[in-house]
Amino acid sequence: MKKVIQLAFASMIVLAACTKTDMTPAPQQPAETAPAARPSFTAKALKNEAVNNYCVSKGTNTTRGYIGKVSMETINNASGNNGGYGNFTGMSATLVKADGYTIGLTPGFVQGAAYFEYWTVYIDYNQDGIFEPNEIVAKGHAAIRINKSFTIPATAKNGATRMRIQMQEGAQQTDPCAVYTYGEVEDYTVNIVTSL
Ligand SMILES: [Ca+2]
Ligand SMILES: [Ca+2]
Repeated sequence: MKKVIQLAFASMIVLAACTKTDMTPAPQQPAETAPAARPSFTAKALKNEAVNNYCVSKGTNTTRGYIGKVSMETINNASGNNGGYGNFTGMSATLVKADGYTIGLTPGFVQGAAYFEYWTVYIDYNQDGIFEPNEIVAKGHAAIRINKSFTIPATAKNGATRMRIQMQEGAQQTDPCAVYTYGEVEDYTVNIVTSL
């Protein structure tokens, strides 16, 4: 019995020694020899939308309303209060060129008080990373949900691109890169195709 205990104790020491050795940091590989990360061709194509470094736009105060819900095809997002900005680019809808779609825009309010909310919706159709005036797909204002219809231009570029939704209290926002006080911005992904 005593020998067994001694053996067990000896193994514990060996184990402890090994653990200690394992914990010493491995020597750093020189940066030159580290293999470069190579995204696969498919991954690169799918990430096309993410490559564009879109400007920041957000509200800084949601006490006069936030984007409560966005509905369009497979996007049906009761986002609630995101504090002025919600990044939902992980959500996407596939839209066919020359086809018509409707987007539902619902404001949310903090304490029951309703305000007039002005909406501006962009889709970066040419995928250049800039929201241009001719890429505004919906505009409108109300204190309740509005539904706006639009048609995807035949000239839109195929692939994943960004949809930006701005909601501002009291006035139409005309700068897609604006940081403003009352309201919220949400970004989504849309996938433009020639046909399904
Ligand atoms: Ca929201
Ligand atoms: Ca553009």
